Amino acid sequence: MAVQLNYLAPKRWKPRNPDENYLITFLKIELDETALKEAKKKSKIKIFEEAAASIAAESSTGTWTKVYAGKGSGILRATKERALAFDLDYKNFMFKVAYPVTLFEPDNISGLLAGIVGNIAGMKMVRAMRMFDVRFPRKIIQAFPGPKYGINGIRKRLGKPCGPLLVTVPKPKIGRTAKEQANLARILFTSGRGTYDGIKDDENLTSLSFNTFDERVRLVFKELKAAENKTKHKKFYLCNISHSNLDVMEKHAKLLQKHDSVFMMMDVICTGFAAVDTMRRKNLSLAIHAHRAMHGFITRDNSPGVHGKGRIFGFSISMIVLAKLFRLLGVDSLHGGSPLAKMEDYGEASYIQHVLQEKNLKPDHSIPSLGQKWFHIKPVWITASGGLHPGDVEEVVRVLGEDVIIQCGGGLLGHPWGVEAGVCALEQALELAVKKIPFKQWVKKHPNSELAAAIKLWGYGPRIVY
Ligand code: CAP
Ligand code: MG
Repeated sequence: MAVQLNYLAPKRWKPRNPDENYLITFLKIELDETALKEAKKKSKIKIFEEAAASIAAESSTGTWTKVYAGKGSGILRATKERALAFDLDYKNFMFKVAYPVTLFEPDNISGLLAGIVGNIAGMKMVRAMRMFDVRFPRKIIQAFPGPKYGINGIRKRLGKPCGPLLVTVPKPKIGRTAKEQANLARILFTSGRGTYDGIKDDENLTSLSFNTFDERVRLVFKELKAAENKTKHKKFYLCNISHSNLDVMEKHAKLLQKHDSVFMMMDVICTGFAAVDTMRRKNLSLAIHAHRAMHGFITRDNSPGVHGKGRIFGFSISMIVLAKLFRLLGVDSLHGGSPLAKMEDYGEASYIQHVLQEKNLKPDHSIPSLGQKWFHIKPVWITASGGLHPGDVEEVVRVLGEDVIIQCGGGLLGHPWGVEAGVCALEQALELAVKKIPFKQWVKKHPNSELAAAIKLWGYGPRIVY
C-alpha cells in the first residue's frame, strides 16, 4: 500500500496556477468494508488517504505494486507527472485530484477519460464513488473549436433575437409514417399565431421501414419551408442522425445540409464522445442538438450523499461533468434537465444552465463543483424536457432564463382540445412567462383559454396522467 502515498499531496497543498498547469477532478468515495476490516489496526483516516492516493495513482501513472524502476523504465517522468490527491475532506470522504496537463493529449477526450475515469470505478478498495466535477485547463480548452453557433449563432439563423424556443417531439415516440410526421409538423408550425419554433425526432426514431430517414427529411422540410413562407417565422427540425456507423451519420448530416437545416440531432451518449468530436470537426453548416439518452445509467445515484453530505451507494459521474464535456466538444444545445421535469435532476438543472452558458463559471456552494474558465468556447442552449406541459413554462423560464429550448411532447399532443389547442396553450404560456405575468391570475381572467384547459388537466408541476 505504501507505494501509493506519494500520490497524496502534503496537507494544505494547492495546485499552482491550476488553469495553466492542471486538470482537476472532484470525487467522493465510500471505503470498502472488507478493506476496512482487513486493515484492522489502521485508522479509517489512513485508509481514506491510501484510497485517495491509489485513485490518483491508478488514474495517472501508478499501479498496485512496486515495478522495475531501473534504466528505461520511465519511472522518473511517471513520478514527475503523477497526479496528486489533495483537499481531503475526512468527514465526507471527498477529495480532489490534480493531473499535470502534460499527462494528456490536449485534443483527445477519449484518451483523457480513459485516464481520469478509466479504471478507478473498478477498484476493490472503494464500494461507491461519484465524480462531481472536472475543471479543464486552458491548453485543453483551446484544443477544441467548441460550439459552431451557440446561443447567438442560432438566434441569428432563426431571426429570433430573444425569448425561449418551443419544440415538440411527436408522441407516440414511434408509429407515424414520414408523411404523418410531416403533417404534424405543418400543424405545429402553422397553428395559433404561427410562432411555434420546432419539431424533434424522438431518440429511437432513426431510419425505420415505415418512416425512413430520407423520406422523413424530404417531407418534413417541404412542410417546414411552406410554413416559413406562410407564417414569416423561421422554423427548425431537430432531425435525429444518430447511427453507430459514423459514415451513415455524415451522409444523414449532408442531406440535412442540402435542406439548409439549422440543426442536426445526435444522441451524444449512445453515439459517443468520438462521434461528437468528429461530427463537430467536419464543420458542417449544422448546429448540434445533443440529446442524452442513456445518461441516467451514468449520472443517476439516488444516495443521500449525491451532493457530498451523507453516504453514497453507487458509481456515477454527474451531469455537470457530462455538460462540460459536451460544451467542450462543441454541441450547440444540450438536454440538461429541468425543474418540474419527469426526470430526476437533483436540482442541478439551474447550475447546469450556468455550466453551459457562463464565460467564467463559479463553483456552486450547494453542489460540489469546481467552476470553469471557458475562454473562446461559446455558450450553449439548455434544453428543458421530460413531462413538461404549459403549466410548467412559468417556472422553467424563471429558473433557466430565456436561452432555453422548451420541449413539450405529451405536454402539447395531450392537450384535451387537440394538437392545435396544444400549440396555442404553449404560445400563451411562453408570452406570459417572458412578460412575467403570473399564470394563476391570467388563467382566472381567461378561463376559456387553451392554457386554462391545459392547466385544468395537468395543473402546475410534474404529473403522470394515463
Ligand atoms: C420527452 C422525451 C425526451 C426526454 C429526454 C422522452 O417526451 O422525448 O426524450 O425528455 O429527457 O422521450 O421522454 P415528453 P432529458 O415531453 O412527452 O415527456 O431531457 O431529461 O434528457
Ligand atoms: Mg424522447
